[in-house]
Amino acid sequence: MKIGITGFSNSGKTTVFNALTGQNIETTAYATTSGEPHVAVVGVPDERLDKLSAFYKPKKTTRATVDYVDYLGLTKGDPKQNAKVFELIRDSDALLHVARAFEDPSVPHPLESVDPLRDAQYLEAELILGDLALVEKRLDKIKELAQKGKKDKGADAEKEVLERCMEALESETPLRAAGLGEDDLKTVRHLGFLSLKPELVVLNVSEDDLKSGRAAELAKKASEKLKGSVEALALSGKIEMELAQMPPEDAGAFLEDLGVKEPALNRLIRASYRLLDYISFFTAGEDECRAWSITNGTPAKKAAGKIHSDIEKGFIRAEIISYEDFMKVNGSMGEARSHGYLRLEGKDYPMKDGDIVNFRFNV
Ligand SMILES: Nc1nc2c(ncn2[C@@H]2O[C@H](COP(=O)(O)OP(=O)(O)O)[C@@H](O)[C@H]2O)c(=O)[nH]1
Ligand SMILES: [Mg+2]
Repeated sequence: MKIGITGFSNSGKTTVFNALTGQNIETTAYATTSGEPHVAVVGVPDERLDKLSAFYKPKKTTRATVDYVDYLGLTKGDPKQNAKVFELIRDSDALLHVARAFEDPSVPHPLESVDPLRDAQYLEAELILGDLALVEKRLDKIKELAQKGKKDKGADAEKEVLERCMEALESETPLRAAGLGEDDLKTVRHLGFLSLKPELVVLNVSEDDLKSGRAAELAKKASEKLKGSVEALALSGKIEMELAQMPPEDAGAFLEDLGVKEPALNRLIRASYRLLDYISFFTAGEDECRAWSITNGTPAKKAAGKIHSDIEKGFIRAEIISYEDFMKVNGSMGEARSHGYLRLEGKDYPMKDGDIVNFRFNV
């Protein structure tokens, strides 16, 4: 699963990517038009894992991760480049959409003025138009097959869902906000609709915006503008990139100065994780404390397979305590047992975020 960083060129995508990775890839005030995508695997900040590690003092601590890809941005009047941008979007499981809100006369904007809400909607409109074309093409195909007497088994059901999609798209509603049910989604999955992809809008604001409160206001407006179908958050890519490159002591002082507890980047990474519909379960001990990513609702036996296929195959039971209960008894398993906090769950148990697990299995 990977998140594609997208948006107009010069919106600050590479700057945000650098902040995420602590790297220092060149950011340019002229539009990047070539080159390979930048790919990074980023650890998810999780205070719970930090606390577990402080308790067990393991040899190794392993975070959950999110994969990001930074590539070219949208331009005006370069269809070849824009096609590449949409290739990345099609290839991504979710989108991190950077919209520029900072003013800086030395950094040109492809639309020649800074207007983050316009930009947020611009990309959305492109996704919607692309999907509309897909729906029309597919409906034509279904009609054609029916006329030739070669109607597919599921054609009527698919047609009905597509017509609902069309109605939504024509009223400029992205498909992720069209109220499609689980079965509807299965029916149209083969079409790979772009406006269905989960999206997080990042408003790249100036330092002044952070202080004045304009940042938070913009984030709220952006989310409303996209019909509440996306989460939006505001940060300064420039500040986050600087923070990521500072030694930890300096970063701490800098954050204190800004009056915040942690870099906005941490919020961004956690929001990305939710965007992919991931939750974490933990394994914890003196060798390793580790967060494992699973999709929300994954049954225990399948979750065991994340660690090793043998554990899934030989699954007997999952011994589980929630992170909260673990903390209530300060990690004492004896006390956890006497409170009934330690549970034995079967293979179909839907794993919960923050479960600390010990899988019992046969080999
Ligand atoms: N003033 C200011 N400049 C920024 C900020 N973020 C990015 N830039 C500048 O904008 C230009 C484009 O940034 P870049 O990350 O390469 O944009 P990309 O084309 O979307 O990847 C560079 O000159 C950056 O230094 C910001 O938050 N404030
Ligand atoms: Mg770039």
